[in-house]
Amino acid sequence: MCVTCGCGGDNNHAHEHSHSHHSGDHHHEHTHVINLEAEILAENNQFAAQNRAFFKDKKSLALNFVSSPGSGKTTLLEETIKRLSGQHPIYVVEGDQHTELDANRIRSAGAEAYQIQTGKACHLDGHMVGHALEHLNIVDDSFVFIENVGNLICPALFDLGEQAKVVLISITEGEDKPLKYPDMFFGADLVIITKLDLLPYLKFDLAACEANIHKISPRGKIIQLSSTTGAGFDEWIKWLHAAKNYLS
Ligand SMILES: Nc1nc2c(ncn2[C@@H]2O[C@H](COP(=O)(O)OP(=O)(O)OP(=O)(O)O)[C@@H](O)[C@H]2O)c(=O)[nH]1
Ligand SMILES: [Mg+2]
Repeated sequence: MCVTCGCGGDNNHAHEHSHSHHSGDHHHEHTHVINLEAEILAENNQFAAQNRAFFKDKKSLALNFVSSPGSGKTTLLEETIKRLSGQHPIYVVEGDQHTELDANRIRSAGAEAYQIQTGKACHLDGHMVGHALEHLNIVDDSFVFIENVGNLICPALFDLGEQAKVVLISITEGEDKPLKYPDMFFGADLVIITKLDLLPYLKFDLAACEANIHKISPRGKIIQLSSTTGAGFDEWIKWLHAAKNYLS
């Protein structure tokens, strides 16, 4: 888990605490770390609840996009912004360890974006997203897309206050990923299988991938698409409008 591996910026004290207090007593160290982990997640849930109340107040739909690095999150958002422009305002919160690259891509595609640089942390949390929202002048009836740090493990733990979680898996990653990273796929409201245009070049078993997703997430809906060809986008845009109607 993220907190115990010590990769979370502010959360690094989890390790220091556990070692300084009870050095030599492994059981105590363990208990201490687990307590800290629970505290950190409880604190996160409070920030997430504030964000959720903010989205509700703004009658807006917030989605948390998660995947491995490079599965096509930013490309999907660029193509989505082009298709939704003129309908609802769109705001994007970008999360990466370093750089403003993805926020700049979003701005070029035509939406307002705020980039969070997480530094040593490998996920967004509710507190970071709350601050990002202060920098965006979000009006009523908007879409708020939050692109998480590319990582299939740690972001699964942190509620950001979104109404739905969208997990991307590109077909170059292999059909076994839902089984290997079940926490992420278990929490998915929608799984998007991306880069479908590459299917002829790969030994990728689409049916097996869908079966693996359903094993972990029986209620999760699946959409297949390609941001390169535009295949599957009608279904995706339809899902977005339905989610906006039901969830915001
Ligand atoms: N062939 C093909 N390539 C794609 C598609 N979508 C994205 N790509 C390519 O995949 C690479 C990564 O895409 P990004 O959109 O940057 O991926 P990401 O998930 O935002 O990456 P991180 O933010 O770094 O985690 C880029 O070279 C894209 O052009 C697609 O549908 N088909
Ligand atoms: Mg990206």
